[in-house]
Amino acid sequence: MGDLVTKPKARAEPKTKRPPLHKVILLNDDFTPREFVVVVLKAFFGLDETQAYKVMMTAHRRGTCVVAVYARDVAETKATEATEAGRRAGHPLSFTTEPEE
Ligand code: TYC
Repeated sequence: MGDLVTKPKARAEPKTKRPPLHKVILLNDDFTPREFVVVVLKAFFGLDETQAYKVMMTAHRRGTCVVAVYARDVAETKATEATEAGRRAGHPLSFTTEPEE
C-alpha cells in the first residue's frame, strides 16, 4: 500500500483572524472650548499636551480627527465616557467609533 501524503492546502486567510480594531474619532463643534477638548483627550486617551493640541486643532480645522485605535469594546467605552464627560460639563463634545479598514 502506497503512503498517502496529504498536501496542506494553501490558506489565503490566517486560521485565526484577528477582529478588526476600531478608531475613536473626535468630531468638531462650534461650542466646546478648545482647552476643554485638550483636557478630555489627555484624561481619556493618554495623549500628552502636544499630541492633544494637534488632534484638537485637526478636528477644529477639518471637522474630524482620529484620536486612537483600540479593540471594539475599548473604543466604544472610551468614546462614550469622553462624550459623557463633555455633557456633564455642558458641552456638545462628541466622539464616535468606526472599524479600521
Ligand atoms: N471648534 C471649537 C471652538 O472653536 C473647538 C473644538 C475643537 C471643539 C475640536 C470640538 O472636536 C473639537 N471652540
